[in-house]
Amino acid sequence: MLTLYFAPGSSSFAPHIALNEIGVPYEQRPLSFDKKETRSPAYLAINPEGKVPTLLIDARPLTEVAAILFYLARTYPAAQLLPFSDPEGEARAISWMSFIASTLHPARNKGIEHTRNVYDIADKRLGTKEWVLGPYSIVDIHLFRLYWRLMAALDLPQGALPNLAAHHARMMARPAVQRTCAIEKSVGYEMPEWFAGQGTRAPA
Ligand SMILES: N[C@@H](CCC(=O)N[C@@H](CS)C(=O)NCC(=O)O)C(=O)O
Repeated sequence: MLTLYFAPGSSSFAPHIALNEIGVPYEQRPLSFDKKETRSPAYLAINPEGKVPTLLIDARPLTEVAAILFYLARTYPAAQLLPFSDPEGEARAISWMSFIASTLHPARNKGIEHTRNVYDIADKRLGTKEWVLGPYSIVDIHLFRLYWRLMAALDLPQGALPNLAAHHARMMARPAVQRTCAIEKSVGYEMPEWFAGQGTRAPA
């Protein structure tokens, strides 16, 4: 049995999308940052960092977005969320997800200029490709979730990061992404007005 601990619009949005792409049954455990539910003794016993996401796999906690995405892609190969038969493709997935987790995710702590620089690198690295690795993969999900958050945080000028913007539009057209937005909106609390209305941007 899979159980996802998530806070609407946060890092957990990525594994939540992957679960809906795969279509596997899972239990939802929404948590509230405002109510400090990620800091409760019960949750800290599951994830001592007090962060989301956590995926319980038959009661065994798995943390970190990249690891959860990798686990889901590997466990449900029919969904074709990783290029398994291609070692170079799989290594490129790890390369991208390491870059996303270690460089894009914490970028805003280092200021606007640094943030623009590293997202510019991501935009150029993506280029005009439809999907990051060629076929759609967990890398697209991970990248989308970070750009989605960035849109909420920065007032990006028109035409900035054009490849990421086009990728974002393709992601928003996917039924699994729309379904995940609807589920996270239905949780209700702590979602910013613009998210509740549009479902296209993430909280900072
Ligand atoms: N490296 C972790 C980062 C997870 C993370 O930063 N989660 C944030 C939400 S976006 C969180 O739970 N923050 C709550 C806190 O730090 O108290 C991952 O990739 O899963």
